[in-house]
Amino acid sequence: MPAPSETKRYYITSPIYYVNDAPHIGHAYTTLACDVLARFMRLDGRRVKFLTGTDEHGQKVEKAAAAAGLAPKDFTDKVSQNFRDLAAAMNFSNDDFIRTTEPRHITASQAIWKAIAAHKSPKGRDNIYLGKYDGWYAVRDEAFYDEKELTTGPDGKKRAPSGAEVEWVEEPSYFFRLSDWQDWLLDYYETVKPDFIGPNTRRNEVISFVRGGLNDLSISRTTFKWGVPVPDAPGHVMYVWLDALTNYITAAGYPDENTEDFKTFWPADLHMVGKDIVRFHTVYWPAFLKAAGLEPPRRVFAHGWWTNEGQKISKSLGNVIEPNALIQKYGLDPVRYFLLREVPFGQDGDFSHRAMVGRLNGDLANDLGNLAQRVLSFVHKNGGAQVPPPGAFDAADDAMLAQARGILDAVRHLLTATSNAPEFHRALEAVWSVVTGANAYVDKQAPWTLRKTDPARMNTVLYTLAETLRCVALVLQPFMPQAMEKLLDQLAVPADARDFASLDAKAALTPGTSLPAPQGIFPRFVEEKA
Ligand code: ME8
Repeated sequence: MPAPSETKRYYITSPIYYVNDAPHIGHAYTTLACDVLARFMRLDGRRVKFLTGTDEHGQKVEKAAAAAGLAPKDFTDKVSQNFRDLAAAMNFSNDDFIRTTEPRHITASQAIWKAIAAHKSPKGRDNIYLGKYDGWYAVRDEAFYDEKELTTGPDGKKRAPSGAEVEWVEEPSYFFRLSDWQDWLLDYYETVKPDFIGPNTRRNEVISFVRGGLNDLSISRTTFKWGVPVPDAPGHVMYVWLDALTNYITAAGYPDENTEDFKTFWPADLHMVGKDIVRFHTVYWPAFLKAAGLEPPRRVFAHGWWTNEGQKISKSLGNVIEPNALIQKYGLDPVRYFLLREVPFGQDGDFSHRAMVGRLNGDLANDLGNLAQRVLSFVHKNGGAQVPPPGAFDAADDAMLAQARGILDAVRHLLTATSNAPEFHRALEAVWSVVTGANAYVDKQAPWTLRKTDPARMNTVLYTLAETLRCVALVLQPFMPQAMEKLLDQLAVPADARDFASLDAKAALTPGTSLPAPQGIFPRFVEEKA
């Protein structure tokens, strides 16, 4: 059993985004996944820290600033704000928003550098040494590549596996002795922390990459200036990924390891990332941390990528999906629901208008929205606008209530305890099995017929349905906070009875409580006529 203090905290991070580009659906997706977990854990009684932010250094950002005709600092101030606006538009509940240009982060980055330099590698050698980098670099990925990883396109240009163009770089550079960390890393993945990397497919890829051997990693650059200065090494700025990864500990108070925040929240419970940045998070980052005498995070989960109507999303194709446009068109909570329901989390997925409308009109408007509207309107008209007084529950009622009250355990398990967790799509499927059960129950019990034949029984059925809706709404809050707030308001659930402890039968709806007039929560999407 973990100690109580262990189970009561949860530190989740999203990647910090490069400010060379405007926010798009991919950025919204990763942070949404974090937001749902953060909200879930808060409702589940944990103390949560949820971090997102912007990654503002490096050659890519320096070039984007130059292209915009702005000094890097002015450029990053401007573009970083777009990511804060995205967080507000998506209703993200992040506790902190870090910018890597902040003084707290410069301090932390220089401190981790010094800590890495002060410790020896597992083979007893200096972790950092001065050398010269001769090799390939992709500015778009801010990554170094081996010749053997590259392909040559029909245009004769060499490209990284990501498709990014590479350039030949020769410059003096400090190196991190990553090659000495291979055995330690393999032992960490295989024995010490078998659930460090999810999903399993990514775990296997990382293990086979590390088994293939690791080269030392260039961790400073000398051919441009936009970065964190390397301590005591004029002309060197830190490799942007060493600086960027450090954001996760900056926000917990590093280099002061004695703060309440650091002691409570580090190591992080989960770094959520896209599949493109797995290597940085699962190979470099645990090695940097261990080399600095710090604990690695507990888990890194890599989700898949979205395409748009079957096509890769890219600026040059002009098919970038802007979160604000989606929110305006379909509504925020339907978009949040769709992104996590449509695609098995961890796999690639395709955004299409047809699929979005299918989920909105099917799962949301029909299955859940219509159920709530039918039950609440009926109670309003025929039950005196009050929570109906139930009589004795029969086996069907008991089964319905047991199913509703049991969803939390199923959802918690799928979000935290399976080897491919978090499995948002399966968690939502589990909630929808209750919604489907409630729709079958209402059809079978037919309260509209009971109104004439057996009003007392009608009240029991309506109570069972209202209580089922309460449980469903409580559990769905992390996914669709605004819509579920509306539904809970319509059930007159007090604000202090909306955490997961309130799923208990002891917090069930009180008969006789007045209910406000019901309103639809998920308007159907109607296609505009051409
Ligand atoms: O990599 N589908 O930042 P970045 C799904 N600054 N997710 C997508 C996506 C798509 N089509 N496109 C992007 C960086 N993403 C670094 C991170 S962390 C210490 C530093 C998401 O702005 C996905 O999560 O390039 C990916 O990992 C992230 O955006 C990359 O964002």
